[in-house]
Amino acid sequence: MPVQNAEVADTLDRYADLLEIEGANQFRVRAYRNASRNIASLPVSLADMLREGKDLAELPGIGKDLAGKITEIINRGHLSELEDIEQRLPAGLVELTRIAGLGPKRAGILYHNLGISSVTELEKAAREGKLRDAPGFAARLEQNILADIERKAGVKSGKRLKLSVAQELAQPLLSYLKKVKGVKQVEAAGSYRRGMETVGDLDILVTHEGDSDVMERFVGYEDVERVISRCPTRSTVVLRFGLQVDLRAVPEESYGAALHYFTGSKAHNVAIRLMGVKKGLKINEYGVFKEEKRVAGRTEAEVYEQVGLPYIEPELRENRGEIEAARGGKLPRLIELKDICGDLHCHTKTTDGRASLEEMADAARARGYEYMAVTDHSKRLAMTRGLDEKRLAEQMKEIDRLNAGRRGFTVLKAIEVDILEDGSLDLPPGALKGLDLVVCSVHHKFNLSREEQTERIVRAIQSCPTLTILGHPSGRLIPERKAYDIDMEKIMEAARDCGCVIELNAQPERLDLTDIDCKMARDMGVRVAISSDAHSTNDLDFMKFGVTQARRGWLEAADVVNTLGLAELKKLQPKK
Ligand code: DGT
Ligand code: CA
Ligand code: CA
Ligand code: ZN
Repeated sequence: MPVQNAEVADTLDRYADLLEIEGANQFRVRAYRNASRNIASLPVSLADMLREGKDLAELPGIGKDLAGKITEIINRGHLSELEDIEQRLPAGLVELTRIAGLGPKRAGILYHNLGISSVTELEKAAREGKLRDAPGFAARLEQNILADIERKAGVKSGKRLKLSVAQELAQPLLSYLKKVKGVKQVEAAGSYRRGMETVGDLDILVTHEGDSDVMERFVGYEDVERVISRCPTRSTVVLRFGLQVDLRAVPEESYGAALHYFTGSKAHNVAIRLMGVKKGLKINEYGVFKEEKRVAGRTEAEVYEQVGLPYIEPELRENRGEIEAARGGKLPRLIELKDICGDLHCHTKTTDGRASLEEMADAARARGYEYMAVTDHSKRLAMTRGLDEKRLAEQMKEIDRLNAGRRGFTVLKAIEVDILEDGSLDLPPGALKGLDLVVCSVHHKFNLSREEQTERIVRAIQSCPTLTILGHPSGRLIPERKAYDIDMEKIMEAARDCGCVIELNAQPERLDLTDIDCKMARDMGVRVAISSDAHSTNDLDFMKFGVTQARRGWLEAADVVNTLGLAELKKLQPKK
């Protein structure tokens, strides 16, 4: 099925929108938008014209540049420059342009002036009355924006939320509940507690003393949009973004059993319950029972003890071997945030980051780190003003100057170099050789065949002349973009053989590696780097999402290179 004119028009229109958000030249934006409009009303099929060998540049309003872009869209089904720009901008930003009253220009203003890059942030700013101060905004517009967000949140219910968004909503609610008079324990169980990358609904448990009004306070919480049901021991509400929350009040002697039950996963629970049955025990959310007598239930550890197991961390409870490991005394000692000694993927203002080298270094140091690698983009990502050899060399000098004035913290010299279509790197080996490490990443040509894409990545990591980290290895974005098609096992084999490290990118919409891939890396003996891919100082805090994902993937501190101190890290060498 040939690409229709309408698809070409849509692609160009979207490209124009994103260019406008980025603050590109107005003439350029208008040129693409006009072209889109012309193409949509064109009486002939562009795909047919190409097939017949006609020159698209002869159409009115279409120059050589546009003709090239249209040809790419028709021949390849996508526009690589559009993909690049989608990569560069925070994913949430595109969603902003779909809010009534915003559009790309205003979304760009909010992004550049107020740092708003997601609907969550937009909603918060609107509620706090901050939008009206931005250029071209008014109180009226602020109200309209809020109304549209709320309308869309309703439509969205039923979808899973990213863990980061669920945390933003859940954490204030949990602290609010903790402060209610009489409340003793409060915990969010379910997929949230297991640290899954997305969350369907929240399952909160509380214990309280006799006369607490926790249920009334729960349904009266300021973020509640709708109360679905309420009764003395269980209520259900819907918060912003359609997040459904169940609150259950349980007796203290059942708390551990309930926490275990509602943390799940279901598959884990079923396996544990079956172990109980074999020992003549009945296990449910009220406790562990022998005949009719309660023998355990106050804590989770008690529940595990009854079936002869040590405590199993929530992130492992997927029935993916954790029960066998627990039985054999082989549970991993999961990595923790405090094990992390530095960040190996960070951007600065020199390309598409928002903070200076010095600000990033200070922020990394403030997080207790010993080092941070600066990994700005390479020249192929021209819209980020990616580095060529000369500018890379200048940045290295700047790093030398910065390091000279500081003790106890080191900025490592690095770059995030693009993997080109043929698997070669965007800068010559000579330019990379003197660096401490190189993150190499795919940022375009996501549609290659499985063989080609795998081969491309393997070639890149084998040829890189210094310690190499494969950046965001699958390219996925939650929820909008699937991983590109690759043979991950083959890539990990190559990584192991050449001493390449695989990144677990901690951006909440990437979390790239998946939990399953983390476990594969560990089982294959491939080392992992957990990296924030920070584009601002605050983004350094993404690290915690990466650590949670790593825990779901069974990783221990020893599996992760950025738990090493600087001296040990520097000893890592490629095997080539
Ligand atoms: P979600 O909300 O889709 O992200 O995933 P979960 O794991 O939070 O699932 P949810 O909210 O349906 O239920 C919470 C936990 O309750 C689940 O992880 C295990 C437990 N659970 C729910 N239904 C059953 C069941 O039929 N049998 C058993 N054994 N446990 C269940
Ligand atoms: Ca749930
Ligand atoms: Ca639930
Ligand atoms: Zn990247």
